[in-house]
Amino acid sequence: MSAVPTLQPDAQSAASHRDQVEDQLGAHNYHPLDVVIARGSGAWLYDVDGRKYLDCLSAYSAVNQGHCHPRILAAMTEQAQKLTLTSRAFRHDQMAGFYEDLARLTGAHKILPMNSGAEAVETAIKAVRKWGYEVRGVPVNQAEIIVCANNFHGRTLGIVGFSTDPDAYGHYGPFAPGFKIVPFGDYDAFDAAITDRTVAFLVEPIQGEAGVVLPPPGYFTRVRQRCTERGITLILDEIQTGLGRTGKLLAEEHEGIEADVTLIGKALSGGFYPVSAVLSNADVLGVFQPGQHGSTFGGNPLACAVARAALRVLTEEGMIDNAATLGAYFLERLRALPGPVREARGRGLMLAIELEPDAGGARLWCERLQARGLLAKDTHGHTVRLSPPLVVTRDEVDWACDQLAAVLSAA
Ligand code: IF1
Repeated sequence: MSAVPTLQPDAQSAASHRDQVEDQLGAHNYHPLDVVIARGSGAWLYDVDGRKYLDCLSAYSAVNQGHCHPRILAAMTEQAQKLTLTSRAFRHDQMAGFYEDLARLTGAHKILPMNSGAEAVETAIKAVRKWGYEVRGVPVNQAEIIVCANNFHGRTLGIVGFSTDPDAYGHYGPFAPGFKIVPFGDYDAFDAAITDRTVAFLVEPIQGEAGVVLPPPGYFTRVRQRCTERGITLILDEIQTGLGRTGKLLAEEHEGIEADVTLIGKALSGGFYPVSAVLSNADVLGVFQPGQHGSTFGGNPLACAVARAALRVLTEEGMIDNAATLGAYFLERLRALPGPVREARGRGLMLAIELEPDAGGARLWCERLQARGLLAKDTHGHTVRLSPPLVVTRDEVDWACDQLAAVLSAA
């Protein structure tokens, strides 16, 4: 690799130097809003010039507990001074407590800790295929997994192979076979896609990246029943919907069902550290034998200590109920907004407004909101996600709605 280009010391401000370095040295796989954050606390972010912003993205629901939560920081600091990583070649003293806390909270019978959400998804795909061959008796290498159009489950090659978003899969092929794509929310299409080789249905309870798309009432009840009837594992990807975001610990609770495999991540660490986990009944994760799956950092002592604090904070500080109460209030106010709002939708504090197609695109509106101190993210062209940390207050929700109304009424 040739020597890294040395950037001429820039006579201009640190800002333009920063811009130049990021532009020249950074891969351009993102198009962030032009705001440079330096500090976060609770639901608020502060840029390098001290301007404050209400965070209505929460790092895509990884910061449900609010930025830099002191109790999670304390747990991380304490553990980091003792032991951060052993690899799984040895045991460590944080593992059992992590398993117990998570099992007590979720009812999981088996837990496999990983790091990123995508790794949890990949782990689940490996587990259900292996389960299909070794427990269900599906012919080896013929397992099928049903997924939904407009899904988002991560960005690894295996996962984008069953994406329907050209930006996610374009020019990355060839891809792994064995996935069938059906429309989200269409029970008949799901049922019709089932064969004797179907081992799982992998689906988000609410499609986040697709623009906060909720399922039709009763959809998951029927899916759950059909999966049970046909011996298909229901994998719910709760990496974004889970851990309080929708006003319940897990979004499946709104549907009154239980997944066979549940995937969590993001807020499992409160935004301090990549921690994810695959939760299942004993059958599915029981297929792994020593040496058949793993990761260097998966389930490390620091991750376990941070996750235990993140879960404690989430459940002890009323954040889940706050998401339910303030989410309903926020949605009610969103539905009364003026201007080019086609629909306001969501559950708990996983909300979004879809703008009229001729409103100029959601990015433009996010830039206008940024100018008024509210940071939000557009998705799929015309939708603005609104997902503040679960510590947001009613006054902050009112303030956010005032900014939205001011921007939208000037349309
Ligand atoms: C980016 C999107 C959201 C997820 C669900 C698995 C994963 C994610 C339901 C993978 C991750 C992140 C990825 C992040 C932006 C964000 C995102 F816009 F990409 F699609 F939230 F909607 N399942 N979503 O939402 O977890 O491997 O990232 O830890 O790629 O920029 P991860």
